[in-house]
Amino acid sequence: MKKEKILMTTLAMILIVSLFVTTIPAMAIAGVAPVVTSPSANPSSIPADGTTVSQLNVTVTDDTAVDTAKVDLTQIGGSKKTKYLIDDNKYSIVTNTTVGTLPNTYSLPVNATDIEGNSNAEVSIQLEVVSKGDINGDGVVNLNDAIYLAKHVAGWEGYGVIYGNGDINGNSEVDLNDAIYLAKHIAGWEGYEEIGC
Ligand SMILES: [Ca+2]
Ligand SMILES: [Ca+2]
Ligand SMILES: [Ca+2]
Repeated sequence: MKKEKILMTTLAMILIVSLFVTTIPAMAIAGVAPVVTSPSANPSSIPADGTTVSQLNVTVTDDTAVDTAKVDLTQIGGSKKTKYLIDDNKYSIVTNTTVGTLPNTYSLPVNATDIEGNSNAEVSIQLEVVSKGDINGDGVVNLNDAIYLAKHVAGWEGYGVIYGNGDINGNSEVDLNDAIYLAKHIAGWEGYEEIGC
């Protein structure tokens, strides 16, 4: 009698285990989230001027089919936008940054879903935002930036790093003329309205 009980219990356990063994692979297949690779931004750095754009790219594949691929642009003043399929598994969207976005390297989260409702939100696209003329990187453009740039050009200690592009007059060189140009721009001189990024 006791032996019979043990046998029955063993059989029951084998049955349960075998049920799991056949069920688990089916569950695993249904639960495979999209694979997100190759996040990139081209160009990888743009000024916060509201007009310059960068193309954000990502590759999304899935064992069944990709449903949506979205990138969250709220950090740079945008919305949670759906990306467009451009080539096989490549998704892409073009974005600018709103004026006033603080200089920073932003990690823009990507959320990809498949037709079964699985999602992958582990990948983000890196985009560096620089402010036109914000040489010291404090988020505002004022005379301190012109002074900072002058000290940078003169090789002062502690001024080795500049934020954004120091080529204010856009002649492909960073020198004292750029600091002077920036000072004139800030002071509102005529002919100095436009500055490089
Ligand atoms: Ca899937
Ligand atoms: Ca500044
Ligand atoms: Ca220059």
